[in-house]
Amino acid sequence: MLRHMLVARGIDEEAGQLQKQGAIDLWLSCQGHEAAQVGSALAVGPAPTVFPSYREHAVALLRGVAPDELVAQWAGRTFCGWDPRRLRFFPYTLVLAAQTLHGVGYSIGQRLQGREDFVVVYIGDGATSEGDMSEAMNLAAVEAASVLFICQNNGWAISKPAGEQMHTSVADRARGFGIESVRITGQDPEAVFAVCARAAAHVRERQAPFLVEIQVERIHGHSTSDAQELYRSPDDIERARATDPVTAYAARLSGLGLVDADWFHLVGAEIRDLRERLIKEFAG
Ligand SMILES: Cc1ncc(C[n+]2csc(CCOP(=O)(O)OP(=O)(O)O)c2C)c(N)n1
Ligand SMILES: [Mg+2]
Repeated sequence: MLRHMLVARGIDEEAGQLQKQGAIDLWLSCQGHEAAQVGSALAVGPAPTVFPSYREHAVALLRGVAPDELVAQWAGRTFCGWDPRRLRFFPYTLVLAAQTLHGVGYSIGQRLQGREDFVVVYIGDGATSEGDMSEAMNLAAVEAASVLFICQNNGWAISKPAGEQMHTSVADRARGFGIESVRITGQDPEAVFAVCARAAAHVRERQAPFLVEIQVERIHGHSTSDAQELYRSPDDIERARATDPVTAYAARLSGLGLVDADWFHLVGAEIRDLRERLIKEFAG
């Protein structure tokens, strides 16, 4: 898990740098989301079809999307960049919450065709305000669609705080539609893994939807075109940096003696190589 988190962090950092150099047009950082994304993606495994939003970079890499394929869309080179059917990882969806209905529809279609693996839909907190999400949750509940909704709640929809968007949690709202749910924090990948593994078992065994709301602290702003200092307090940004899941997990595993300097050296070399390949491809 730590290796996947470090790789995602390295790719994210490099893409951010490339954007600053003008080599790609835009980047939406997933820094701070790594435990939520790696924990959930490993818990559901490779079989389910994933309908992402637009910043599930750690999930994409785990599914086998190559770093250059991941970045190509943000350089305006392609509409997607990878083969969604082969990887069972659908294109990033920038029209907020559209992927929720795509995912529920896909799940119902799979069942009609006698194929019964489940679907995972990733969504942000702000996107849950879209009507599509309400329709998707209701349809998933009444059709008993095998869909696991994973909401990464960073408390912001660009500059709009979650408190101005909803007076309840996303998890509570799911229950109102008849979908079982749980709300957790997203700093510890092992805890996320355990909860998502139980949620996946629920979807598989009961053939019913489930929603996991994961509270994350995002380190950077919404995108490279966004100045978060204009709306987030210095304390809020500092808290996100201080609770960085990658640093915390690396420190924990080091403290337990499960990883050592040699391991970090090896993984560091692997990440440097991936970053260099990105530089060559987009800024070379
Ligand atoms: C239908 C639609 N309305 C508005 C936008 C503009 N927009 C892009 S991202 C965003 C905020 C989404 O916030 P959230 O769902 O919490 O995801 P986050 O970016 O925080 O991960 C908005 C309003 C859009 N892409 N699509
Ligand atoms: Mg958000």
